[in-house]
Order: sequence, then C-alpha cells, then structure tokens
Amino acid sequence: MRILFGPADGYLYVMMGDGGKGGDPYYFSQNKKSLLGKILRLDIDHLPSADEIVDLDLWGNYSVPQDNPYSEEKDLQPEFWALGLRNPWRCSFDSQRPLYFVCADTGQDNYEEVDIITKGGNYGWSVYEGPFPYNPQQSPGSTPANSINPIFPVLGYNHSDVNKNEGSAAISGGYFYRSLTDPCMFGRYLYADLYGNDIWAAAESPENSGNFTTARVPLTCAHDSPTHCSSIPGNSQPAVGYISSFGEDNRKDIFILASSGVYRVVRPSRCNYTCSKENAQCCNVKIDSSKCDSDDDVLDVKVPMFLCVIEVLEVILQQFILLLVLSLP
Ligand SMILES: [Ca+2]
Repeated sequence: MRILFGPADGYLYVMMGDGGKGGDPYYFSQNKKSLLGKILRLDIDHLPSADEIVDLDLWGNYSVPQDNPYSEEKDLQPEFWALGLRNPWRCSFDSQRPLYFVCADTGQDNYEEVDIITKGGNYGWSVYEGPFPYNPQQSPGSTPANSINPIFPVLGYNHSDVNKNEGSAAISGGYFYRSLTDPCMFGRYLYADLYGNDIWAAAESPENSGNFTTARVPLTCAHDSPTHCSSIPGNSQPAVGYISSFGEDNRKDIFILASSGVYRVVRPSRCNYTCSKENAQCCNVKIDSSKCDSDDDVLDVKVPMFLCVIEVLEVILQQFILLLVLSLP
C-alpha cells in the first residue's frame, strides 16, 4: 500500500493491492464492495463523527469527497477513485501537471504495466493482465470480460524482456523527471524493473496523449560520487542491485532506492556525458523550464540516453542507522 496527497485537490490517495495469492483468486480487484485492488480517494480534513462512521459504513476516520466517481452509486464503494489494479507499486503525480496521475501496476505471470489513472477508470485486473486476457481459475464472482470497459496500459513490458537470472520481473514506478539538473531528461517518465538493474525513460508525444515511446537508459556512476558506487568487474554500470522505488525532492531531483543504496540523478557532465542543454541558459540560476521543454532532443528517445547518478547513501549505512535506533534504550 502506498499513500499520496493529490497536489491539486489535497485529498489522500490510497493504493491498495488485490490482497494476494496468485491471480486474485477471490476477484477482489473487480469486486464492487471490496477496497482491495483499488485506488481510494479520501478527505481527511473533514472528519466524520463516530455516528457518521457507522451510518455511512466507512472503514475509518475520513469522509468521502463529493466528486468521487461512485459517491452516489449504491453498487460501488464511494471511496473508489479507480479499480482493477493488481499491485500498484509506486504512483506519482506529475509535478508539472498536477492532475496527471501515473501508476505502475505489478503484473502476475507475464506483463508489467504503467497506467494513467483517471477518475472512475477500470484497469482490468484480473480479467486482463496488461492488454492481454488473463485466465484465472473459475470461481464465484468472476467478471465476464464483456462486462467491463478496461483502460489498457500506456507502457509495459513482458517478463521475458527482463527475465535474466532472477526468474521474474516486477515493475517499480517512478516519476516524470522535472528537474533541470539533467535537462536532457526533462519531461521523461522514469521507471525500472526490480531485477533489471537499469531504468527506462519514456517520452510522451504529443503531451497529454498517453502515447509514449520508451528506451532503456544505462546508469553510470559519477566519478566524484560522494559514496563509492559498487561495481561488477568488467561492467561499466554500477551494481545497484534491486531497484525498488524512486523519490522526488522539493527541487524535483530524482532519487533511486536500490538494494545497494540510494542514488540521485545528477548533471550529465559529472559522467562526462554531453547534454547540450546542460550549460544553456535554462539551467543556470534562473530556472525557466519552458526553455528546456522544447520538443527537439527532449522527446527524441532515439538519441542514446544515459542517467548519471551518484550514490548518496549506502545500504550498509542505512542498516547501521537502523541498528543504532534499535539498540537505543
Ligand atoms: Ca491493468
């Protein structure tokens, strides 16, 4: 489960997995009464009384925004914002388009996906895995494919695309890169596979179309990284390990949370990459993103792209801090 506050409406968005066991055997994701496999939208600024919680059949201390898609519908729970998710693993709002809500949804057997989440949208699971029909074992409560109108992913990949030695794949959703630290990456949606050891950058063209082109972006560790990036002999890429999540700070810089540590995307020149925009006017003191948002090389994913990163926190340090905290009296 992950929670987020909507930057435009201030409501709390709660991402719920389908409750587990392979293939959603109880069909929670399409169940109109279960909160599992849904994205919920809650108002926690206006709290109900204890009586109202009982009367309205709420699950906790929140109220339901009146403009939730099913707030007036008896069949569906009023908390729903979207349904038919399997395991939304990292969702984010585009900081430049605060209504643009993107979720990566972890697949079951074959396909990992990225969805643009819209009000009331049904993302198909477990009738579909990505754009493909999924055939769960029949059980009471199954949803016929022709009874739903699924929204298919805007990005995705087959497990076989990343399945190397680990035997599986699991997507880790990220962010639209809106920092000017790497102006050549500006506007791209970054995401990763847990096992993949590298990251994809997807460019949307035209904007707001949901039409993405994606490419892998190899990682390189800057020579002046404050923490020495671990590496595999004979491989120029840092050995980041499992990439489980991303973060964004107030400057819109992007962090990568991996099993080997925490990394930050930095200026390309720190890895000796050339990004013609890095020294342009847009990247100096006065930030004017419009100058970085032209559609020449920003949206051209055919240009080989790289991510220059530094390691800012080693896992051994995280563990050390955790040990210290745990050993305090
Ligand atoms: Ca789906």
